[in-house]
Amino acid sequence: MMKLKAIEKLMQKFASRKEQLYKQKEEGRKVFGMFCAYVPIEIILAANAIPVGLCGGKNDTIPIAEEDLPRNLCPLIKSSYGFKKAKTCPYFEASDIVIGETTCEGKKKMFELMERLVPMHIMHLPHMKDEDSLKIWIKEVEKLKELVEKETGNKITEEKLKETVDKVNKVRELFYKLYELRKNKPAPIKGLDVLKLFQFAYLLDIDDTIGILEDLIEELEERVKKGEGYEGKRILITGCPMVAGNNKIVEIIEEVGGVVVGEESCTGTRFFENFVEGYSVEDIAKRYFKIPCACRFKNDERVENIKRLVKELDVDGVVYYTLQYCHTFNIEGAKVEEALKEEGIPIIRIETDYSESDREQLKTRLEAFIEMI
Ligand code: BJ8
Repeated sequence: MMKLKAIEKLMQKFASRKEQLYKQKEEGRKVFGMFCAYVPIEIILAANAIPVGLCGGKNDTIPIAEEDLPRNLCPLIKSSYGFKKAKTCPYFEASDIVIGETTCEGKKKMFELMERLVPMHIMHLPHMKDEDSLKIWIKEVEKLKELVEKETGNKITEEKLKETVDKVNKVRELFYKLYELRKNKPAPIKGLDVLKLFQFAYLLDIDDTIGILEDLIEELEERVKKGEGYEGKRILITGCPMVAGNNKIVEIIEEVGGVVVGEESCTGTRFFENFVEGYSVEDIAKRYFKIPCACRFKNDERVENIKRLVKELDVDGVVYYTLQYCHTFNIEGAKVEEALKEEGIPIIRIETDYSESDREQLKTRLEAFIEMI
């Protein structure tokens, strides 16, 4: 199958992104680093600043992180901290300020060490989902707006906010379209290409992301018309995010006869589901508050979403993916497994880190799962 032109464009844009970002910085634009899908990027963009995702997906920076952090900690947290300590991530080094949030224990406590290395602002994400918690969150988003205005010296006007809400909603709309197209058989796009799209969407200039997605949709519509695509057992991945540098599981699944057709993840549906419905700070806060992350208490919407995605995407089996020592997603896995088994949906639970040492073992397990379903 020919490579998709839009994915080639994605790789080119990514290759030149660092240069572009530093140029934008020279022009006076501030860069806000982020650690989570909960950061409302509309607010940052409305002050003409640039949001970039900082979560680390590579093993290389873990040893330096382990000088300060415990070994038995999630690799995403260690990798991210290591990147800052080693000063090897251009996005980190470009960030004028880093936004963290009170999600899981590991990240939250790591931020206490990280704030010695870089200016940080921590958003209080309430773990409950009730009305009182929503009020706290709306206040947090208001505080973020004040901070962004102060850091950039730019007033966030209603007009600016309207413009950025529409723009970010446009990205969401395009990802919804992509998911619509993935319902087709054969699947018009490989999971590995989609994963890269999500990973780089956290890093690229938003206008470039929109352009790439528009081109991609057109190309995929063509493929669907012609009946072209990838055959194989249709897999939904659910669990921890797979941030840039961490492609192991998708690579293996697609090597052993599967095709990933959906990702219930922050490099997946949690990135784009739900539009911002209105143009106020409160409307923005409400959309982000709905993200069903396992860090929240009683996260039943996630289980429902997974069941819905299995049906919509005509999935043959679910790969539940947990990073080592990620307790929230690991524990929630029990609920997901129970719910899927009740409906007769095959599921396999995988726990791994960023090393390559378990690749063969994972390959054997995933191959057996894919053969069985
Ligand atoms: S909204 S998933 S981006 S917190 S994998 S660091 S939870 S121990 S990344 Fe996440 Fe925001 Fe939630 Fe999404 Fe902790 Fe688990 Fe590590 Fe995690």
